[in-house]
Amino acid sequence: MTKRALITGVTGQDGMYLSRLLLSKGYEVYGLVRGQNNPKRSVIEEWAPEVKILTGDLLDQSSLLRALNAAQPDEVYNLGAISFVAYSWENAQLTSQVTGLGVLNILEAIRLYAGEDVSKVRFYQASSSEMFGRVQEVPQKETTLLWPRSPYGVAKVFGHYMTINYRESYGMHASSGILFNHESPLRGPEFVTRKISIAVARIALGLQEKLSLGNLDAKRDWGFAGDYVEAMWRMLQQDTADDYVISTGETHPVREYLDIAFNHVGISDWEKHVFQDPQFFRPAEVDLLIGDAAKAASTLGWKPTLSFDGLVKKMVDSDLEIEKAKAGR
Ligand code: GDR
Repeated sequence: MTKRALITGVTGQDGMYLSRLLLSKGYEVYGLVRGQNNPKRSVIEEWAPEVKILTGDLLDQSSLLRALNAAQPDEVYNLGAISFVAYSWENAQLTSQVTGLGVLNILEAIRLYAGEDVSKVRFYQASSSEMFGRVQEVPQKETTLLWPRSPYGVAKVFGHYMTINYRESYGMHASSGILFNHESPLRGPEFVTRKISIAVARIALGLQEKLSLGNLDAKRDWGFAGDYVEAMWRMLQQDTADDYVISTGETHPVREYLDIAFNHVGISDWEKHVFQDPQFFRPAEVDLLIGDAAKAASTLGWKPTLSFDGLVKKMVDSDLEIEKAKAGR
């Protein structure tokens, strides 16, 4: 029987990779898209035309119920959120509602939809390494104390515990992936990796001179989004729902990303192009993230395939192509 999946946040980086993965496995895929005349809708329609688009909003529970009734999913992947950490200080309430309460809305909608047989719909929650925030333990694993350092992180903690709560209270097959940073050529340009890869491509092509950034010493455990959506799917194929850290186990400062990216286009004296601007510093920072994905390796058989170096080069190469095409070269 054909399996059916519903993805919230289908127009984001992970939604796009996951939709192609599920389609390649023969799923019927439904994607929830927000708002009226949303310009991102055409992005997913072009990327994966087989995805069936439904309209709905994580803030509107009846729209979620409608989407569940239309999709009749075996699996629900909740990837929808306000996901830009820096933005969450300026819009803390909205972030809490969408990224936090939105999780409750979809869990409750599934419970209402599924009726007696609540475990018939398997649920994936996109939890985040931002929940670790202030470093309590290195590397961070599933049992590490959560100490979020941003309104976004706090909202993700709410969603994470609510997912666990629905699993324990109702026996829902609800799993959380505690995903560390994951990037790709589809990453939004507001995130530091893509911001750098676009700028490096433009600087290499002589289209731009300078790049303004915030904290270059912040360290992240950066993996490839294409690998990470595979882990999401594997979680929902387990008999028992659980929580898993998904990470590479390596950490790198922003300046190392810069170094590899600029050197890849033949610029070694990159410091002359890069400026630090106070507007890109955050009120509180997560300084060191490094994940221990041993549980995902042993239980899910998951491991990352792309190295940090390979990831940086892949992103720069992709932006070189895009910028060349835009400039008509
Ligand atoms: P992050 O990703 O906050 O870790 O959350 P982001 O790429 O925005 O920041 C990573 C680190 O880079 C530093 N930095 C800058 N960041 C941005 N965006 N712009 C800059 O100019 C800049 N200069 C330095 C930041 O201070 C930070 O330390 C991502 C998101 O995808 C979340 O949704 C997800 O939950 C986590 O990863 C895991």
